[in-house]
Amino acid sequence: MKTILVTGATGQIGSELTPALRKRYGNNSVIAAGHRKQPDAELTNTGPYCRLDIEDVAALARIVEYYRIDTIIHLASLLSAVAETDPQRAWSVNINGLFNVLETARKHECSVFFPSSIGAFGPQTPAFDTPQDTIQRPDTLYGIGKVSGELLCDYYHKRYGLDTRGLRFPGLISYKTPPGGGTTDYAVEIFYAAVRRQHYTCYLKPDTQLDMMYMPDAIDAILQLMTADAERLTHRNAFNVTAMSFSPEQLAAQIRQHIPNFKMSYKVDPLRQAIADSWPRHMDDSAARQEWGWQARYDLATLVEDMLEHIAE
Ligand code: AKB
Repeated sequence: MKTILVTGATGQIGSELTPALRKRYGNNSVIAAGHRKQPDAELTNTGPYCRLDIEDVAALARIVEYYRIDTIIHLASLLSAVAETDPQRAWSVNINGLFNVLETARKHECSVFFPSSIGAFGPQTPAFDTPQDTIQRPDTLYGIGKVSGELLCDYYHKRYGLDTRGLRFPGLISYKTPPGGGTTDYAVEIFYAAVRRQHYTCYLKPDTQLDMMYMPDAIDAILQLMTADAERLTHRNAFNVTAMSFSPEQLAAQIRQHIPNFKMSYKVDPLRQAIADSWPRHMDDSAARQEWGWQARYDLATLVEDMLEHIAE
């Protein structure tokens, strides 16, 4: 990776990955792109920022040519719950957007990172110790997009020799930029509510267990995978990665270790509950461990401590 384009740079992952990449590869070697006219000053003050609609392939190609990009970290996408409310737009952004990236990468010989998700699995997938290679029959548009994306990336690798790599992310928890429109967003909202009001109303049932990860681990995972020796990779798109697995009631109990008066109530949102119920409870990420040395640093206790400390600030 020498000159990197990050699409979706203003989003939850992009707003933390871009500074991490700039620190490692140099400010002017990392081009941030997003749909916002006025992104956070941190993005625009530390390096180049381009406004980009990922559905506009000509604009994407212009940026890749102008900056002589060799790696595209493609993060622009709609999350699961918002995708279900507008499936047509979700298809266009998530699938046509990825197709634009792969075609541009093919023409300009770029490597590509694509974030898949636990959403790439469905109700028939084994829910516990979900294997790396298993049944993928998601019943959400978001999930269909993720499976299609994994297959497309593998196809471009096999057919055109493109270096495509991806991760199946669990719910990501961070304090810098909110996720916006996901099924796992409760695991971020709860921290703000706990600090501000000592009360949170959760839209998932108390025992809905899902895989989760703290953002510093997600950033490390992307950097590690993208710099891993290609010879060692049997899988490419996309690796299961997880750091912990918990339910809303378990997260609330851990927050109570720091804020004893914290109260949780529940008002289930049928859309997001149905999505969560179709996802695995805990993935097996041994392929990522074996092929490129994946290991998470944060567990539930250290995640909660760090989140509360930063949000209190
Ligand atoms: C979402 O909830 O949509 C995402 C995901 C797990 O892919 N956080």
